[in-house]
Amino acid sequence: MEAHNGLSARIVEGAGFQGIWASGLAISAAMGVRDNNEASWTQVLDVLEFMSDATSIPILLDGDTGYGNFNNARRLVKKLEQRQIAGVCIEDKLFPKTNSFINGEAQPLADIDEFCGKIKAMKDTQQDEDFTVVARVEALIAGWGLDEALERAEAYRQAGADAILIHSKKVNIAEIEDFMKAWNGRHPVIVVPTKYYTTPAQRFHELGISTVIWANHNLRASIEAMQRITQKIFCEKSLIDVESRVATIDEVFLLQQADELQTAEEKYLPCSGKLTGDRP
Ligand code: SPV
Ligand code: MG
Repeated sequence: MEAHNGLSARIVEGAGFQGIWASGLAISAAMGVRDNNEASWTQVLDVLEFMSDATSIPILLDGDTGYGNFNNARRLVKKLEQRQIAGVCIEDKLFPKTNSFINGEAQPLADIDEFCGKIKAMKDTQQDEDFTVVARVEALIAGWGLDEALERAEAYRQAGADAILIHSKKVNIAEIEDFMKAWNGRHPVIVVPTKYYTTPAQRFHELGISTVIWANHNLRASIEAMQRITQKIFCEKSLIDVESRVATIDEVFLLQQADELQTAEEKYLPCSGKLTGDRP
């Protein structure tokens, strides 16, 4: 499930999800910039650090193209491991990338050998054997067809990717079904059903898909909620009809784990009475 900052990451964990998708679209949108690598990779790392500190479940970073060539990508792995990020997904496009749903056909794909070198460099760099590198195939998005998608997925599997993310912008699951049938269970597959959202989860199970990413729904939920409340307060210049429609302040404190600080203060701070009492 998507998260884009410490708060949303904590909400995802609280709901019971087993993993977090640190979405490039959502993180950049939350910063008020486009999904075109306008936020620098170290700015993304800073956000991830808050997400990692706030949670204990695995975080998979949407690492775009790896922010450069193999050298940038392997340095990314080193920095992610230092922040206890569980894995990273890289996509076979060119830096600076554009979101797959914006004019996908016009976007050039990476050279297969160059992308395989990037995957190998990342796998060679990881220190933790559980760190995961996911290779995202954009051939269907770019309109290059099923054969190209299969060739790329197989090359990335052989290069050492731990899973393949096959992306589609079709409103039905047909091309994902075709891919899964031809792929025939060779390696774990991840999907992102943002556009084919009407597909029941059971169908993903039947096709043998390992992981489903709900990629941007916390971002979109928050946009809708913020626009509604901001507009209401602007129009009414009053909070009378607003209070019951927003989270309570106590809920904010709960998500910040304010109670932990109170307990720690009792343990570590000298009580003020004792301080003054000790003085002659
Ligand atoms: C993201 O969440 O940033 C993704 C998925 O990469 S998508 O927006 O569908 O390309
Ligand atoms: Mg992305």
